[in-house]
Amino acid sequence: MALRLFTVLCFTALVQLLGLQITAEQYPDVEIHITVQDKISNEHVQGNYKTLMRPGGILLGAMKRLTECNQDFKYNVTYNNDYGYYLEKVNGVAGNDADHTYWQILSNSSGKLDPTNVGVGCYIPKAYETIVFNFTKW
Ligand code: B12
Ligand SMILES: *[C@@H]1O[C@H](CO)[C@@H](O)[C@H](O)[C@H]1NC(C)=O
Ligand SMILES: *[C@@H]1O[C@H](CO)[C@@H](O)[C@H](O)[C@H]1NC(C)=O
Ligand SMILES: *[C@@H]1O[C@H](CO)[C@@H](O)[C@H](O)[C@H]1NC(C)=O
Repeated sequence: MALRLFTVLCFTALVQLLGLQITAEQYPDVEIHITVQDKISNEHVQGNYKTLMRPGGILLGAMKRLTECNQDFKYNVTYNNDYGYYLEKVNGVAGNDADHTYWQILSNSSGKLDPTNVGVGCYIPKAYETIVFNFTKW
């Protein structure tokens, strides 16, 4: 904690010493795409969205921002002590254990669509990446 504060103070001092100005333009928001795909519930909730996030930010942050400017996109997460946030519900459709359904999270960062190896609270998308929430069965 103290070390962290010290580091922050040193960084601030250095920035002032060099007369540097850190502006939002130097660290612009990053655009990503979110696609909602559902071929198995009776609701068939689909959607293609664009959203902005801070560089290096988490997917969940991009999702939160998306809800703030797009009323069509909705989601709910639950917190798991071991793995962070679990994506329970998207656009009104929830996964459930009885039907073995869940929202799979896929990304095209490798050039093809692959499931992410972490959840929405840990995953860090890159600029222009496409994230797919696909309602599916296990
Ligand atoms: C079975 C399983 C699932 C099943 C759970 C079915 C069920 N309800 O029983 C399903 C298929 C739903 C699943 C989904 C996902 N999973 Co999974 N899953 C597992 C697995 C193989 C075993 C979990 C288990 O049953 N343990 C036994 C019980 C007794 O322990 P438990 O801790 O209570 O188990 C619960 C949690 O693990 C939870 N869970 C399962 N996966 C995930 C993922 C996240 C992000 C969260 C928050 C919770 C969670 O569901 C279990 C049952 O309630 C583990 C790997 C492992 N060897 O442990 C991966 C694992 C937990 N899953 C993982 C991931 C990444 C996912 C997905 C994000 C994959 C994706 N890209 O879509 C999704 C979740 C998407 C979402 N909607 O948020 C990672 C989590 C890593 C991390 N730090 O985030 C693990 C560790 C696998 C890995 N990559 O190494 N998963
Ligand atoms: C789902 O999230 C919304 C906000 O996005 C919240 O208003 C609602 O209460 C949540 N529902 C559940 C069941 O957690
Ligand atoms: C992912 O898809 C987007 C279009 O939505 C594309 O611009 C981008 O290049 C793709 N990424 C990779 C690594 O293929
Ligand atoms: C999405 O889920 C559907 C239904 O389970 C499945 O047929 C399809 O292959 C999945 N798409 C991807 C990209 O995994």
